[in-house]
Amino acid sequence: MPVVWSDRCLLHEPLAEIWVGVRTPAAETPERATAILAALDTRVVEAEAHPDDALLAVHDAGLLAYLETAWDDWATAGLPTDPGQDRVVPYVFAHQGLGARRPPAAAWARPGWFAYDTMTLVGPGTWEAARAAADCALTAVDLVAGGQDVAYACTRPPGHHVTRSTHGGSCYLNNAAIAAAALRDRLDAPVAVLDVDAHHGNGTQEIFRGQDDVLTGSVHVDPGAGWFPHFLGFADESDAGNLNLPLQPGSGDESWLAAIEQLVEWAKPAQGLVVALGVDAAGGDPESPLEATAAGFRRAGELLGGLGVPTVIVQEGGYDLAAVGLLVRETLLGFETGRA
Ligand code: SP5
Ligand code: ZN
Repeated sequence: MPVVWSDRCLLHEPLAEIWVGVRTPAAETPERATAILAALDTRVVEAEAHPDDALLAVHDAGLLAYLETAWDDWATAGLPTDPGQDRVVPYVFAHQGLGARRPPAAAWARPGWFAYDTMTLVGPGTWEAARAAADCALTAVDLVAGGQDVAYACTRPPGHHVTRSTHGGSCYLNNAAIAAAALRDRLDAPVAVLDVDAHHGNGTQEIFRGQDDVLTGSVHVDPGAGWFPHFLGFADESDAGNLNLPLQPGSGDESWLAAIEQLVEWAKPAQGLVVALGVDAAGGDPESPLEATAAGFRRAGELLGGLGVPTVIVQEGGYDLAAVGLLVRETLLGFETGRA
């Protein structure tokens, strides 16, 4: 299947994540994408630029405008030298209980209106990379709307934690949601987003909440067991258009694949599919306690391919550099088997 990619996806260099106030090395590095591409031997299609309309279908204009200038505003305010912070990071948040009514003007306060965690830093290349990742997803939609059965977008940075108006979880633009809205419009039919990343796809859930033209399903580690995104991803958030299947830490192939089978069965009304393909559910991933295997990912691909509808596969998380390439490759090979 075609692999859609842009070298601009490498321009985002977060360097760090601020976790419990401590600066720790970034898990979401450019090397992730390089490792995935190195493991795939199918034809690479260069991402084409798409207009902002496709982004505005799922995101507020305010979030896009913020992300586009956040780094420049931060640098212009002198923050990289005084106090010496080389990445955009919030220190105060527009918490729900605050009753805030408007975004602040100051470069050092604005991030707390648009970002909901301290893990998702913005640097000089972040906007260009995030925009390129969205173009990868949209180019994959073009291929599939043009008759290609399936296309894989090697999107980086990832996207499924981004809501309509806020970003976090190492994500800036919701590539899968952007693809789903575009695919729905191009097919003029209901579509589904099935999210197998180890973390709940909270952004995608929020964006399409209450809509029956984009179904959202996610299998992920139970947020109640202490895992990001903590506040969302519980089973009782499910409704007619949304299905959450949380798993206990330590879950392996058996329960993970049973959940994916259930998601696929549930998504049967959809005539198009977006797979939010994080590979961090694998045992050995430093960011998740799930224990899926490479064989499990191959079987997951088969199950998703078995839905039998035009499909865009969008890359999400996966942080074990030694494994991510193989895991993506296994999933894509499994998908092709599931189709046959
Ligand atoms: C796309 C995706 O997989 N995003 C998930 C981001 C989850 N990050 C939360 C990390 C929480 C604490 N991790 C401790 C490691 C500190 N470097
Ligand atoms: Zn994840």
